[in-house]
Formats: sequence, structure tokens, C-alpha cells
Amino acid sequence: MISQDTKLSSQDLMELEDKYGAHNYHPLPVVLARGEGVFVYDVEGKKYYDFLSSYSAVNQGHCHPRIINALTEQAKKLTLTSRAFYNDQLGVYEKYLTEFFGFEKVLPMNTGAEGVETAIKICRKWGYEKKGIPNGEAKIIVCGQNFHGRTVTIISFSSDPDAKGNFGPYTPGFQAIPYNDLDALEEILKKEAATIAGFMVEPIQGEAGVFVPDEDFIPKAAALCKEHNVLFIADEIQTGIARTGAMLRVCGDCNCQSKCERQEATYTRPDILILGKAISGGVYPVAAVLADDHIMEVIHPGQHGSTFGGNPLACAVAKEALEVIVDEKLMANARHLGNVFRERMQAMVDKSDLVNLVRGKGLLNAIVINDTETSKTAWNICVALKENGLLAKPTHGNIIRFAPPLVMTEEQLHECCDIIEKTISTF
Ligand code: IF1
Repeated sequence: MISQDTKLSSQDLMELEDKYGAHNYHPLPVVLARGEGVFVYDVEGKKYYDFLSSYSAVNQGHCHPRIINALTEQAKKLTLTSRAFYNDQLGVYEKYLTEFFGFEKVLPMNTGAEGVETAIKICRKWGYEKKGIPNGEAKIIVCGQNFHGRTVTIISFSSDPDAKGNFGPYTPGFQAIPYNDLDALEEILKKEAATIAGFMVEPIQGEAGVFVPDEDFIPKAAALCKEHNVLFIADEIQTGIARTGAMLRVCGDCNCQSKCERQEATYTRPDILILGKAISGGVYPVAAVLADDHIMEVIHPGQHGSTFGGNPLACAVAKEALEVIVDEKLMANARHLGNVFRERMQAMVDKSDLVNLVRGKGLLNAIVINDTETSKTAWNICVALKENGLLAKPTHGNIIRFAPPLVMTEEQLHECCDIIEKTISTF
């Protein structure tokens, strides 16, 4: 029997997860017990730089005092009412969020996948009721190598055999084009726009390996969608909330300091914007789907919802988490440190024949290891990085994603680059 004062080692805890937990992940062999800012600590007290940020959910740093305070204060009052009743946090949060990002309405959900599913439902319903697509024939265009979540519908349009294999029968109504391929998008829109309701895209493909498309891909894709009366749906669950150096990746390389000021020159306004992860600072599952009235009004009472969607705790946490982004100027910090990081990594690429390239925007970056997709090199490098006090994990095979919390200082970033360079040089 494991009692409260049983001191369990990392090894004990890994064995518990192995014995009692589904094996749906293959974690790096480290057991974390505490997080603070850019640091996490394992059970034995060893300190690490977190260079994954829980897949960009902890942009504000681990256990940010302001966000934790918002959580604990609200948790003492009211955590969940369901939407069967109103609560005193939701309306205030909805006003704050819609004004923050410049949309007329928000539909609050919990996980990113729920946000994506919600956007798909809204898009399809809009296609039938507003665009006049024959019922049941609505198609949504997606990109190859996408990652939008793990529900059966979402993996139905995945091109990753691990994410999709043996989970059929699959949801129909999706067609993929190659990422960053405007000609392919234009071709399918010209041919089939009459039954196409939307185009859903990650402004940077995270899981695929931090693929940054050409500068004109997003703006021109949005323009093509507008031309063909197709909804442009931006999945900013991983790229949003200052991660890429602007509040949203669809803001382009604008250098606004606070919330979306929608500088027309660089901003591509989506018809539907999906947020998740760092909208809550990684403290609580919060997702949001934003759109204007003429789209959101297709949803009527009883047509969509969730037990936890829009709960008071989520609202209090997310509002504070966004204010932290603005107050601590994390967009500017991510933009600046991203340039410093890529410069340091490029210098390493130029010297090393083990690392092919570095790519990314803001503090969403990746290096490509000069080895096959199936090689263990990237994994072994991450194990060695762990030994040297920095936590990162490969995405596909030979690509290592580097995404530290946006609160990192330049001095800490240089220390992390030193660790990465030193570790790589031992391979
Ligand atoms: C895993 C990475 C994967 C996302 C985008 C929606 C979702 C995600 C662009 C769904 C979630 C997470 C899921 C997690 C690993 C991580 C991830 F790219 F961030 F690394 F898988 F691609 N859209 N990404 O990135 O949000 O339901 O998870 O809240 O499933 O292994 P969720």
C-alpha cells in the first residue's frame, strides 16, 4: 500500500506508470515533481531547463504566481456550474477574450481537440445553412502532415499512420493538400468550392517538425478562401499566445507590444480562430473558438456544449494568463530570444555535420539531425541533454523541437545554447 509518506524514487514512479498506465506515450526517463518559471525539478531534486513547455502550454512559465493565485482564489468560490445556469465569470471573460482578439463571439471549450471539433461543426453547419452546400456534402480542406488532435474525426484526416492506424471507420468530408502549396489550394477551390465549407491550417506545423511556410502562404490562402466563400480556420493552439513572437502567428511579423492591434499590413484575420494550451498558462485545460456573429449564429441552444466548457475556474485562469502575456511583454521577448537562439544554433549547424538546420519563429524552433527518421540519434541526444540539465524531446524521428517558456532571460537562453552545443559536440 502506498501511503502519503512513502518516499518513491523516480524509478519506483516510472514502474508504477508502466504497470498501471496505458502505454500511449514513451516519455524521456525523467520524473518531474516541481516546476517554477523556466525550471522543472525531478523527484530527486535535480534541476532542468524545460525546453518543451508542455508542448507550448506553459508559455508563461511553470506555476506563474499570478495565474496560480487566480486559480486558487476562484477555486475557493466556485469551480463549475455547468452551462445549465449562468455564472459571474463567463460573461466577463467572453467580453475580455473577444475584445482581446477582435472577434464578436467565443465558444468556450476545454482541450484543443474539442476546440478543433467545435470549429469543424461550426464550419460544416455554416456551409449548409449559410453557403447552401447540399446537406451531408460539406468538405473541409486540411494540409498533409497536419496535427489537430486525437479524436476519431480529427485523426480521420491525419497523414500520420501512428495517429490514424486501426482507428477506423474514419469520418468522411476532409481532403488534404500539401502544406504551403497555394497552387494546390487554388486548384481544389476552383474545382470544388461549391461543396467546400472551410480550410483549416496550422500557421506553422508543430508536430510535423516546426515547418514554417512561405511568408505569403497564410495571407494568400486566406485570400483564396475569401474569393471562393470558404471559411479560413486558423489552428493557433500551439503557435498562438505569443509563442512565435506575436500574439498570433497569423499576425505575421508585426511588432505589437500588447494584444492584437490587427496591424492590417501583417495580420491575416481568420474566419474562425482556435486557441488552447497557453491560453491558460498550462494551469488548467482551456480552449476557445472565436468567430463573428454571422458564423457563430449557426449554433443554437442544445446544438453544442460540454460539461466543463466555460467554467468559472477556466475563465478566471485564462483571463489572468493572457494579462501576464501582455504585462510581461512576452511577445517581444519571444521574438528577440528566438532570433538569438536561431543565431546560436545556426553557428552550431555551420560547425557540425550532425545538425542539418535550425528553423522556427519566435521561441518555437527545431533542429534537424543528420540521420534517418528511424534512427535513435535524436532520442539519444535528448537523453544526453537531460543528463546535462535540459529537457527536450524529438518530434518525428530526427527532429528535436526546442520551445522554452517565453519568460526566459537572454542569459538563461545562452546557458541553454551552451548545454545544447556541448551535448551535440559529444555525438
Ligand atoms: C499529443 C505538439 C502534438 C496541437 C495543435 C490541436 C492540438 C494540438 C496544433 C490538440 C496538441 C499536443 C498533443 C500531444 C502532443 C502535442 C503535439 F505538436 F504540440 F507537440 F501531438 F502534435 N492543434 N498538441 O499541437 O490539443 O487536445 O492536445 O489539447 O497528443 O501527443 P489537445
